[in-house]
Amino acid sequence: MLKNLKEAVRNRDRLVGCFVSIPHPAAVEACATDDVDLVCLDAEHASIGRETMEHMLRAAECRHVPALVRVPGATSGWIGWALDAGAQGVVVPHVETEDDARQAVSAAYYAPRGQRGVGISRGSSYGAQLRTIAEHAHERTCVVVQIETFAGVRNAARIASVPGIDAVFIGPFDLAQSLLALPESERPSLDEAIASIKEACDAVGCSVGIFRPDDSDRHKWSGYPLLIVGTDVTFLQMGIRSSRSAQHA
Ligand code: 3PY
Ligand code: MG
Repeated sequence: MLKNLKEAVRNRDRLVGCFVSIPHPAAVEACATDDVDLVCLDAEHASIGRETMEHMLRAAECRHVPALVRVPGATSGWIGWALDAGAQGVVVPHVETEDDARQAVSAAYYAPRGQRGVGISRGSSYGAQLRTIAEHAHERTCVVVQIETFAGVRNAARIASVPGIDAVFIGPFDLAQSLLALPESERPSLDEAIASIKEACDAVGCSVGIFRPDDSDRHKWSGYPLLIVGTDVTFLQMGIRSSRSAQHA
């Protein structure tokens, strides 16, 4: 297991993980193999509730694979829940401004860096190590913000410069959708928008990652240290498709 995911993210170590969206610990156990550096539980788009998330985090620990939780938004509720349940960090979607990034940081870190609530939870060993954990949490809590709108692209350097942000993660699906709202004459291509986020992150020394639905173009993303490739459900579908086409060959 990576000793400290946050450190690896900040060092821009090459990390490859996958999303888990089936709300069951077995899905985590199946995905958390030696082939991944991390798993990311998707509480934004999948039906992962709070209690199930905690069991899924236990499963990741049993497999010695660090787990992030993609929360539904930058509100303190979900960010605190995920960290209290034992996640090593959060991925916060739809961050468009410096203020959004600051809100995520504030929810993720204890004072004086933020305003995370202190309480007895799984993440604090049920209170047995509350003081020590609260004191050192900022050394381990990994805060990743997603840029996936055109507003986010424009503010990328400011977002990536917010203290406490460990990496920017690009969401190409949402970004492609957001670009459609621009008049055609002013619309950058998806590749241009992605490249401009990366450039902004590189310029301020912030790590950067991207989601890829599958592995087919991995060479294209070699400059992106944090890759999340695929989701448990898409792997199932790919497996079914390839077994069906083998049967019909
Ligand atoms: C996106 O592509 O919008 C994502 O959030 C990827 O997970
Ligand atoms: Mg998205």
